[in-house]
Amino acid sequence: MGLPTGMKMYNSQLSPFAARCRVAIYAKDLDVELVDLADPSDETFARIAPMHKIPVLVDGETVVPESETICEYLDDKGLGVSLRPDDPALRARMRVISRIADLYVMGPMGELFGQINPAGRDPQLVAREMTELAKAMAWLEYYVEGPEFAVGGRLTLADCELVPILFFFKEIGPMFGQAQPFAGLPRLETYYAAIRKHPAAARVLAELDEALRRMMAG
Ligand SMILES: N[C@@H](CCC(=O)N[C@@H](CS)C(=O)NCC(=O)O)C(=O)O
Repeated sequence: MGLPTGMKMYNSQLSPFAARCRVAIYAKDLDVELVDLADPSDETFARIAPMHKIPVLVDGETVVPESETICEYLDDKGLGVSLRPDDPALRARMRVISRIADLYVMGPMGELFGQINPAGRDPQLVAREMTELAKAMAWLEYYVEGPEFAVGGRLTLADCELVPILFFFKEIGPMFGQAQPFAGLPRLETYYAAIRKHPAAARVLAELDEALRRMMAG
């Protein structure tokens, strides 16, 4: 049983954005009710979430959308361990990693996710998005410090962001003919091998794995 918060989060086990928040919630050992929502166009949800996107955190009267904002909100509330470095330079680096991930990785990854089923796959789209993804992953390779954590030698919001991304990166590559997704990304590969052992990361990775297998099984 974690620290009581009275909060709930609209969740989807397979969403990388919700998974990012769950890494933070588990690392902070918070008791946040997770409400799984298969359909974000659901009427009740739409009333509090005009963007129709998961995750959304509800803390009494306060409703917070957007995974990065949710993670920052939990940290701003001072709940559990701090997930931001104190040093401004490290904090900037943490945010750069999150920005690269959100702005340049999630787009191509989402497009590729939509192409998992070989039936009706668009090879040109796949080639274009794989190129974009490779470019953004090389930027992460540059900014991630490693070996165990993304920045500053302890778990931060950058790790919360990277854990689901690296899970999907590793899974998606082979689906599109890239048997060794981490080729040319040695720092990310070493980092992922280490961070996946962190208890909060391990728990979310197991959840993602189960949700992905369930989706693939149809
Ligand atoms: N920038 C948002 C992205 C959230 C997002 O795209 N969530 C997806 C699930 S992975 C969703 O709810 N999609 C439904 C929709 O766009 O209608 C965040 O960081 O939370």
